[in-house]
Amino acid sequence: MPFDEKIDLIAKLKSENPANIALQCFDPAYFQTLDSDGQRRLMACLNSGIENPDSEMGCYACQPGDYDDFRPFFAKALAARHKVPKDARHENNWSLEGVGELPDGGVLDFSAIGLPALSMRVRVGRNLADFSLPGSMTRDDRVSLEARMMDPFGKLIADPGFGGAYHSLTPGSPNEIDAAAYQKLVDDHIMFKDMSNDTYLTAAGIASDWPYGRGCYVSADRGFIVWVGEEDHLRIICMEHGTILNRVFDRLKAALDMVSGIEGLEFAMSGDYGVVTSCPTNLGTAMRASVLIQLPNLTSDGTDKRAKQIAKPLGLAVRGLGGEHTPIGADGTVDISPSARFCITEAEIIAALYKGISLLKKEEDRAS
Ligand code: DAR
Repeated sequence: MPFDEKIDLIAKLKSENPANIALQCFDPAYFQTLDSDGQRRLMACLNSGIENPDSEMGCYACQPGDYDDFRPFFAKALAARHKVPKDARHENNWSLEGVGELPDGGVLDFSAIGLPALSMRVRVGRNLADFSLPGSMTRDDRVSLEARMMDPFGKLIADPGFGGAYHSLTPGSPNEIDAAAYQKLVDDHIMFKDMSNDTYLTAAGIASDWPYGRGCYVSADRGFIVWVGEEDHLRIICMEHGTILNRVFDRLKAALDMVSGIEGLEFAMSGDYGVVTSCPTNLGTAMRASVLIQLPNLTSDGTDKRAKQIAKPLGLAVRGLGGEHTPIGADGTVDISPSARFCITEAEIIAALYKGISLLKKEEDRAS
């Protein structure tokens, strides 16, 4: 479709879909100031939101430099999504030093607020600086990126603190697993689902060439996982069933430092926007910290409606057991995580999760 027709289509969809941030922030006058390559790149970022007008964000970056190169558009979109000023700058910080209202010693212990052991999970997204982002990768790019990760994974496998193995979906890969083994990893919440069923990721180009260049590293204790080729080049995940939230946070940071220190592995970063991610909703920290918690009283009607009403003012998102757009547990178990990713530090996110769960538990107890 020629760009002038796309611009007309965006105008039409904009009037019909006020919640689609990308459509609302697109400015034809700015678009016309771009050269042909710039117009092609920026329109590629909006493709998902045009093909899926019901999108909330409605765009994905396709090149590491997109946020900086198309600042007039992305600054508006980021401000709308993250409720920050258009000139907001992000700072990354994993230190709990100086984070307010923490328990003594900064130990985020759920048992201290009357909770049992919970499934705790912290993940960050990372993209390698010398590749296009997933929305614009070729099949060869995806296979090359996966190959680039074999050395870091080899170091993790050789490390007694990690061990484990890498499982590839790439046909012909020396680490290729069969469909049954893949499905078992998905059922165990270790590996990500087939992305080609996601209309948003498909329209964004992120799900292209499935399953080439996709796989996951899993540590021997299954508490440390690295997805390759999902929505970002890498999703680096720490999980543990326990009560001390610091443990998963600290293990993730230690592993990230180890991987970051590997020669030739540079992550895409922006001076103003922090960690560069495909989706603007993840920009900055690219961190989602979550726990699975039973809220039988707040979900007594079998839905997460009441839980979302309580959680949202607390800055918390409620998801189902399988993550975004999945059902809650039959026993009322839900996935709770702070909504903020951008213009908040990693330490503040983990503290917000602990404080948010504490407040949510009080509301659950009150609802009994
Ligand atoms: N459907 C997309 C999702 C945005 C946030 N979720 C991510 N990145 N997994 C939208 O624009 O609404």
